[in-house]
Amino acid sequence: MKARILALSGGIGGAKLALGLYQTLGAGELAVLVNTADDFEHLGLYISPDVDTLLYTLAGLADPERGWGRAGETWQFMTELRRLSGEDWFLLGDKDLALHVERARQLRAGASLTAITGAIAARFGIKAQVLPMSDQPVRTILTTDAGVLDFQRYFVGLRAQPAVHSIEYRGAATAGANPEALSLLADPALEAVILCPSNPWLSVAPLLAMPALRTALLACRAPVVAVSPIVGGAAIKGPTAKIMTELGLPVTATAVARYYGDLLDGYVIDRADAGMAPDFGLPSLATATIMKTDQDKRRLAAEVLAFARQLT
Ligand code: FO1
Repeated sequence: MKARILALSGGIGGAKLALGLYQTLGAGELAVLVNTADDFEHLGLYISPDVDTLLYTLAGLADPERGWGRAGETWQFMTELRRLSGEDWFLLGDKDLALHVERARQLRAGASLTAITGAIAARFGIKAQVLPMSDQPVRTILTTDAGVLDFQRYFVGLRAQPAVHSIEYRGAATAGANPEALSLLADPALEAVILCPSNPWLSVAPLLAMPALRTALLACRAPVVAVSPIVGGAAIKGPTAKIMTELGLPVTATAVARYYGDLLDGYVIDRADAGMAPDFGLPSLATATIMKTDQDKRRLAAEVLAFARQLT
């Protein structure tokens, strides 16, 4: 079955809504196109944090507190790595490690990230498509107070503390966007595209920086609806608000809508920001957007779907 809903997502924040959509829609109806610009090679392995967050979340295997990695994880590998004075700034749990080792083996054997991810999703029993945004490398590189940094060095190594001056999505201009996502966007049966409440500048921008994907989003007949990651002048999680300030932007749902610009056909904001609705210049829905429980995720997903369908 071809998916009817395409969600664009980064890691933890986006995965929450993706899970709500997954649990609300029928088997095979959801495809999630995931940021891979946070990917990196580490300890000889290929780490794809946002893809893995989606896989673990949809499979019900994610750690509920951290949002990344596996529930019930053990850390013997890290303990032994530290004993050897190995690089220990990026945590790889024992269960998680198996995925990285197996993926690195398959990549070396010539398989694509898309094929590997699809096979893992099937092994995990996931009845949705989890699509890496590209099979070619795109990397988020930040120019900061602490110099030019790879994403994970900035985000995990330095806990997103250096001030960000500019962000580059290296490779995006020439990377081929996931063909399955492009085919869905061209399909008249597609009902909606949902931009999940991920960090627009760190997690969604790398996807939009791929020209073929941006063009396909603009051309697609289905409504494109974003869910704001900003609630009442603050980010729900992570460094979104900090980065907006550093980039000279007001920390508002309106600034996010302006950033997405003409890509959007509709915008979902929190009730706390309902007063801003006239600023967007497009249809909007104000509702409770903070997702604490799985029920919150399903309720928001159902509201976003109903709103999008009404825009068709
Ligand atoms: N985030 C951290 O804050 N510290 C870590 O040590 C860490 C390890 C890690 C390992 C595998 C994985 O899939 C994700 C991991 N993350 C970790 C999360 C990840 O770096 C970020 O949340 C995303 O890249 C941002 O979307």
